[in-house]
Amino acid sequence: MTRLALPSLYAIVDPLDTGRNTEDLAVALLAGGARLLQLRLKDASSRELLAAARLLRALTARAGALLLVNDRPDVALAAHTDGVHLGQDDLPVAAARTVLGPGAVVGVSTHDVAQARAAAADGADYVGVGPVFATATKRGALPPRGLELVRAVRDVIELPLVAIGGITPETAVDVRAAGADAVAMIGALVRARDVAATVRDTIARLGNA
Ligand code: 3NM
Repeated sequence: MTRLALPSLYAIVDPLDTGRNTEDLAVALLAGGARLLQLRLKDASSRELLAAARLLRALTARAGALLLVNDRPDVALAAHTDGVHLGQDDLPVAAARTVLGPGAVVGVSTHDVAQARAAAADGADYVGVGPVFATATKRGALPPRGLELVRAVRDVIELPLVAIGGITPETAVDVRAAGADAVAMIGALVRARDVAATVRDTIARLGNA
């Protein structure tokens, strides 16, 4: 299997409590240069999520960007996205592949070395690891594990690693230096005054890392 090539910025489209519109956020993220979006709408109905996924599919296709859906292989399939991102309580990788077919990208959230090893053994295309820093974004997030977690998982996992949790444009370079292939961000992007400029800044920093 070929190793998935991930852009250095993994931008998560989740308006949180900003009142911002999902489509507007996606447009701004893409305008800033993001080439991988994950759609994450924890409180949306299935129909709302599907409608948003279809909108973002059109936008990402035009931009040549990947689109993944958080938690929901069925929605990922129905909206013709590139794949899905699974949490520890979501469908296992094999079941997601049964839904999506062999060509889909399947990533898994992990929070320690054992979970990361298990995700790799299950056939994930990439492994998410976090929380690196403290985050108020995720309900019930575990205590932050620092760059040490990234280094520990990097030591045992060859798959692409996506680090998450409290990452900002300022800390992104350190996270990559610790071994992450990509940095995932929600709050630092969707709460930014100028979303596109923040994406541009982050990518510029990572490009120079
Ligand atoms: N997953 P922010 S931390 C969605 O540790 C998510 O698996 C995490 O948001 C994990 O960039 C997290 O605003 C929240 O901190 C990331």
